[in-house]
Amino acid sequence: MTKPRLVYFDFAGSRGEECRIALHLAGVDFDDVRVARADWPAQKSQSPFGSMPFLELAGQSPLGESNAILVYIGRQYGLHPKDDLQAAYHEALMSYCEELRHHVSPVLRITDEPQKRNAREELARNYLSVWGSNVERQLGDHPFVGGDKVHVVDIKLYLVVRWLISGTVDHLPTTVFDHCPKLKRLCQQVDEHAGVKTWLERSAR
Ligand SMILES: N[C@@H](CCC(=O)N[C@@H](CS)C(=O)NCC(=O)O)C(=O)O
Repeated sequence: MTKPRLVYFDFAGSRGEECRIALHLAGVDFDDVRVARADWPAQKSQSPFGSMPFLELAGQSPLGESNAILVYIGRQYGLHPKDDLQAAYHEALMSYCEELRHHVSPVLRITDEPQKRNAREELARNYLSVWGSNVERQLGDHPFVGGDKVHVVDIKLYLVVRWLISGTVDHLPTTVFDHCPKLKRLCQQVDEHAGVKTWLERSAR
């Protein structure tokens, strides 16, 4: 193995896609390894923490946990602040994105229709509304978290927000973050970023 290998489901979203976008923006020539859902149970025990994504680098143990992968790529390729305190602010937002995913996932697994509707509407009204407001307070007047330049934290925020306002999650209104204009602008800027665009065009192939 010479090229780095990023291993994730064959799905253009969530934790794997944010790592793929980061590698693409970094200009890394990597193997985009896509595991079929049916093949995952047999491979799970070979991953560092029983989950994906993970990043394989020649001669090294595989690296798990999306935030660790993003911070590693960010540090190596100038997509994460060099200043320790600024880096910690970015990492706090990245952890908060993971908190959101852990909060939202159990709600999305509810199958009983009335319960599902209630839980998702309640999620939008309370947790997601507060989550958005908390992130909004951390953002300044620049296009991205760290100013005019995109960092891995922006990619992570973009993937989370894009998913939740996509209209593909039943009973979650696409307006759920409309009270967060800075967050929405940031996501728009990431969406329009030339490097991100080339990746999205490629991954939609
Ligand atoms: N905290 C981990 C969570 C990883 C995670 O839960 N990944 C999901 C896909 S997004 C997964 O591997 N699910 C299959 C499984 O847990 O068996 C991270 O940030 O990478």
